[in-house]
Amino acid sequence: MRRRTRTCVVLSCLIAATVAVPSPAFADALPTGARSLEAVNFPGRYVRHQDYLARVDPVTSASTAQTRLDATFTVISGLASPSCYSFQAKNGSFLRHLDWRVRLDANTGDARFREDATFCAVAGSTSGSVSLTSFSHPDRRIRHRAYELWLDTYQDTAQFRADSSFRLTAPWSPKTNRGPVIPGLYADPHITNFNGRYYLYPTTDGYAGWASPYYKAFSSTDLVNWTDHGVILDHGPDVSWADNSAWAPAVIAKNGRYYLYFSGGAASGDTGKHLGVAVSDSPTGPFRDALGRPLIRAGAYSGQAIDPMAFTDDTGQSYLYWGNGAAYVVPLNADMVSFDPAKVRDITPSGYREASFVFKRNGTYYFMWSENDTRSEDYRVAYATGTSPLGPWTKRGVVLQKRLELGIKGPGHHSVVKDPGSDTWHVAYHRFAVPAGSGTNRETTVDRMTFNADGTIAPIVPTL
Ligand code: FUB
Repeated sequence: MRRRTRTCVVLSCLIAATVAVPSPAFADALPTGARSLEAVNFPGRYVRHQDYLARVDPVTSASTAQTRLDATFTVISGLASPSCYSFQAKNGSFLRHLDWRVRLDANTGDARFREDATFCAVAGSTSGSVSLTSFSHPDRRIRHRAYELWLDTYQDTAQFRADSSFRLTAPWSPKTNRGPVIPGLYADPHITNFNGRYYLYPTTDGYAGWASPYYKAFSSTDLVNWTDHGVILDHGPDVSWADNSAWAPAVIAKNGRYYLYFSGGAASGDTGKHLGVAVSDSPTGPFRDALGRPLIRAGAYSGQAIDPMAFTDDTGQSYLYWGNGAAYVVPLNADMVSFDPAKVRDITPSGYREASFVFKRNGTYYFMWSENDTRSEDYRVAYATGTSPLGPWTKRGVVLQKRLELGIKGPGHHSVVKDPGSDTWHVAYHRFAVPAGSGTNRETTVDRMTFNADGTIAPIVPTL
């Protein structure tokens, strides 16, 4: 059955201070990023994990580094719903309930885990505090009993309300890394700049089989502090021909509008991925399916119809690139939602897997792509240069790859942006989440990209 619910936008979901047994539809908004959670009725005791079990224990500045780490969580968009939240420990695992005990486990990506690791925020017992209801069991909340955390059925008593209320405080173990630039699991980031503001459009990750159904948009003026604009396209309600596999969006501005190219699969029957295009008057959506059908159907060309990217040359002509296993390019018609199939060109370079990205610098066209499998730590980025958006291309080699001494694995599916008015370039890419990530638990980060005097790209140094 197709989902018809529209996810709630941050701050539009604020609720009144008193709530009996709330449902996720009335979720409160929380700040994302690193936080600690203090019990309101035991000041000085914080949610922490010990031997995979969650408790509230005393934490002070004199506590060991490990205790402070164990009492620090990154609040992220909910693994099962962007209207709610998940809490990721510094070791990469998530708070979840199992047999009503709250504990810590690695994300398997299946629906059961994601639901059990998703909590919706409602007002707590004291001003500014929060209570966390279970996404999968909305009548139950996280509460402490004898300092252990349990998922208990809500009771309308002062004791229960206090035992299930927490204050989000500054993290006991502050973030020291530059990345990930957006908290949570996001992959295939498409970075761009519209009117002096940077935008990131990633795949939502953390789903087994990369099954996520929706896309979010983020924006920033400094590439460090990012605003979450919420869901901009959700296959369930918004795309009649796709339910899942919301992969690798790419957004381009043209004709005063914004075009989002994306891929998706249907829940039943047809297992291939189609490539579609959606349009909006705003870079942060909402986007609507422009055609009501795929722009490129699964099987129309060899390889999967995924990983689209659009590039507009100085002539004003736009081109669509896509591919997995084989790379294609075609000039787009002026409407940006159609092309002449007779003009499709296969431009597959050696080593090509997916994630084409094209840009131009000083008259040279750069065609970049990812090699190997996104589930491999050897996933990496290579590139070629050419004299036109269609090639011919000369392969120049690998420019971004793993850096195991820092625990950086599988860096790839990147995109590139230039600071307006300068020759400063940045590359956004995903890697296995650090630590304990995988090919379906990936995170998005940004590093510098520089050029040698001869125009070749210097090896990109991935940083934490
Ligand atoms: O995120 C889903 C898929 O994984 C993308 O389409 C590929 O590029 C790979 O990153």
